Amino acid sequence: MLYPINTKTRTVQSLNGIWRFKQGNHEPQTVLNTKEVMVVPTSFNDVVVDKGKRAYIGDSWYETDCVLPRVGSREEVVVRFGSVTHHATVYVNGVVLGQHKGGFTPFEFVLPAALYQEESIRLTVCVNNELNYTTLPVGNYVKEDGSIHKKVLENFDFYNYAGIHRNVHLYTRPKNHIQDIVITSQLSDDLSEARLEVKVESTEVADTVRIQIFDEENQLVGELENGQMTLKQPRLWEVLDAYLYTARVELWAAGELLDTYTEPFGIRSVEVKNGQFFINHKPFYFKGFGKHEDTYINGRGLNEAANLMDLNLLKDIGANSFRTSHYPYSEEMMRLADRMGIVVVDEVPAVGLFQQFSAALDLIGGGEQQKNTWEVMQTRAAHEQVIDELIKRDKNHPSVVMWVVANEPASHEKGARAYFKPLIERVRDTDPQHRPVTLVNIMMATPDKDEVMDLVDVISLNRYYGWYVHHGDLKKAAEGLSEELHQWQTLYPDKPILITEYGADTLPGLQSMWDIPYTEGYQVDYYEMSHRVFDTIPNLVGEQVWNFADFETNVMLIRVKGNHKGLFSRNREPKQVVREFKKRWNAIPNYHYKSK
Ligand code: BDP
Repeated sequence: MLYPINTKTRTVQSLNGIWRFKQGNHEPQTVLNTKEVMVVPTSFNDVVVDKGKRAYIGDSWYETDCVLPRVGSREEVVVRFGSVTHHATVYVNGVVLGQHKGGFTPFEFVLPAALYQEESIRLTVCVNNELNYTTLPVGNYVKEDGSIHKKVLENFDFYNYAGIHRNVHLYTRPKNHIQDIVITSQLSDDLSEARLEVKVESTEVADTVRIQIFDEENQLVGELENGQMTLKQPRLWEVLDAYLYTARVELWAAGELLDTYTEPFGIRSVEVKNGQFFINHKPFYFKGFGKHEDTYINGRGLNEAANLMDLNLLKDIGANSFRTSHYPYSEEMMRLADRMGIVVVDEVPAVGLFQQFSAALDLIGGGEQQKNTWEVMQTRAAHEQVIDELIKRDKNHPSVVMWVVANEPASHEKGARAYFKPLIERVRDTDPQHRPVTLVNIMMATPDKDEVMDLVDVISLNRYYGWYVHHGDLKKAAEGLSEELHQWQTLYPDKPILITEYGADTLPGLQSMWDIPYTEGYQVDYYEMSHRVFDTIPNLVGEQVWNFADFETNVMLIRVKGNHKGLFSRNREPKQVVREFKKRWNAIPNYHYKSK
């Protein structure tokens, strides 16, 4: 899906700002009768202040009046949402315009032409934050006291923030327009040539589709013929040394420019072979983080200053990558990663596919009986949809080097293989760049029990030896970690292993004479132990810490006002361990760390 930009044929206007707001019942045919307001974009939870409203589950209504731009007879007006979490129904003047399921991908609707003469329209959005066994992420949905009080028990470990989370735009475009642009490139063995292919989808067939490539100085480097061209001596998109070309696409008919759009892209290759992960034909080592979109006040709402600060901190500590745990991040973040040369492992919001997950974390609260995850989950349709939408949105980003099909599903339970095989194939079939696919494996799905890892290209592991296993005993933790990693290495000698999570909750300022969990000293020792083991595994191609920063969770016995596994606190102040990471990661090159 194309990102909204201004071009000679398109005009974008922002609808961000202060909207009318109300939680509960409302008839959208009438004006939203409320004194309350809400910021767009943001999560509503932390700004409402009132405890009941913060935790509210159900419908939240947002409304604004917007003035329509002047539209020519051959143009149309589109309303576009970067994301609404988790379900949106959009109304114009009280009439349903469309719906979207899923809280982390963009969607848009064309406004009916009958409205274009009107001075302004009333735009209403009903935002619903219920999660259940048909949605992604997965939540346990309960109604308490009849229908009065709804509740979602997250099947995951982050706060269920909700609202209009990303930008809202109104834009005009020609009725006959460019719908999508798909860019792929094939690098020669010696990297001296790139074969470019650009496919343009449009609403109607135009006489001419003109595709020109420009460099970063805006100099024309070539024009495609039949959607193809060879670029000699291309400047590659390199890790931490990004280079972005732009493809300018023009649709022409009868000597007239119908539509034009410019799409940035990078030239780089990605490949998995011999147990290594290659970028631009060199074996790459991932240094970085699992993250969250999570900041004070904004919650999960778009916070571009925080995004930039996070990536600056990421570079400063010597890292080169992050995973969009546990959902697609904003389009703005993806564009920033492209520009800064930061490698992204891109994840769909498939988290919580584990029947007893919250019960496992909440020792006395988890009421439900153990069942078989793959018998009770009804997430297939949602899963297919998020795969399609994510790849459609992110396919051209050079920063994206791999797709994650799920985080910590019950891949050791019967039925996992039948569930995942078609989804993994779907990712492969859908991605025009054929990037590697992975699934992030949970601790319980050990090599002897797991049913799915042979289906993916990279063995991604979340491991907590020294935290959830052998808590406080780093000697035993080292033995356990080493033993398990060697098992994976032996089982899949041709697949790279990526540690996608490892970490220890740490409260800044807490110190001890001894090696005691939650202290800053323990976090330092925990990572020192983990790295010592990682360095002995030949196929281990990277380490992504859990987490970049502390983040908000729901109230749980094992959470002290959120999850504190961050290397940085929630307000981005470094913990003691950051100094150690700087030393290690600055000494590890992006390429050729593990010699084979
Ligand atoms: C894993 C999850 C992650 C949690 C983390 C933890 O993937 O979302 O926050 O462990 O427990 O289970 O800290």
